[in-house]
Amino acid sequence: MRVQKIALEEHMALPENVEKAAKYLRGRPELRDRMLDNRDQLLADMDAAGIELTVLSLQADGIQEILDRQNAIDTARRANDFLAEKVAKHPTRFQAFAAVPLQDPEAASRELIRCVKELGFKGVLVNGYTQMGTPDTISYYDQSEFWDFFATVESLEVPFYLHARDPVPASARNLQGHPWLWQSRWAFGVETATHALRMMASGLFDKYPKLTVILGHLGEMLPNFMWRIDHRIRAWPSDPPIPIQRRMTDYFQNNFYITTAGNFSTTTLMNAIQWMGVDRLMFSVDYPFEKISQAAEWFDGLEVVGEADWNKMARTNAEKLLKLNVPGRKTASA
Ligand code: GRE
Ligand code: ZN
Repeated sequence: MRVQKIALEEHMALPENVEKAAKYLRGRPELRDRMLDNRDQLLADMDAAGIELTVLSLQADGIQEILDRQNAIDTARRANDFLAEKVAKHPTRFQAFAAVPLQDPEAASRELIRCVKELGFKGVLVNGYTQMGTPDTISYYDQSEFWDFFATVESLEVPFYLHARDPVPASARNLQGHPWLWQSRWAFGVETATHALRMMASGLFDKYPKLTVILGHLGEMLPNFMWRIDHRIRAWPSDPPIPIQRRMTDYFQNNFYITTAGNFSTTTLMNAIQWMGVDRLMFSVDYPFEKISQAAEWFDGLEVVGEADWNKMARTNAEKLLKLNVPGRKTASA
């Protein structure tokens, strides 16, 4: 029998951050309401699609685009309290990933500890690099100032979801003049894949071998390229060499999980399963940017995986990774 699904890359906005997220909503005003607070519609869509539980997170670019350190700290706290309220109303249907102010890594650690230990959050979701001071002053999470934060993530045994965002315009001349290349059509994937590679190549996962990172969109193209990356690193070492103990692929296969958010391609899914193993794939939608019904119709119609593997991707992999203990576990008749 097939189990009910869990979805992990599903976004909400605080009223105060929906205006900034408007850059992603041009021509799609209905998404604004869905991102704000239409939980009844979301619950109805989840019911119709066989999704029992949705893990909510703050919409991109969220805390990461707040240039002022104290404002980032305060907004993250408000966002997490807001998410906690949504969870408290329907704890069997909603859980949450924390937003964290990495403009101040120590404050981010404290906020994550509060979210996990006091609010019961299941992990942390970050929308790409952090900006601080000026829009072009950005930090990537391979940088050493974040490693104590990752020690906290590892010790709490929660996953770190590296969500997509656009590159800073100043460093993206190759996209200029071609608006279609930006955002989820292409730039998100390249930006996020590069960020994940930076983390893999930094030694972070040698220091924190139990740290787990989730990528959406069926792995941001990385399953297609890991072989060549390792092949060319060996054939053509860089100067200085990469300070890691294992192959890049080893970190990808042992420290990363991948969701189907926003990428409903059966061929790409099969490729990701071949790279990662079915235990590291998890269903997701990418609400409100994707239709829940479309994601579920695709996933429910998959004929290339057997029922045991389907159930892992639909639910049990996420249950284990997030240590979910949802009472009254239901099954679907599909
Ligand atoms: C996403 O969360 O994947 C997303 C955005 C903004 C625009 C499109 C999109 O955050 O898919
Ligand atoms: Zn998303």
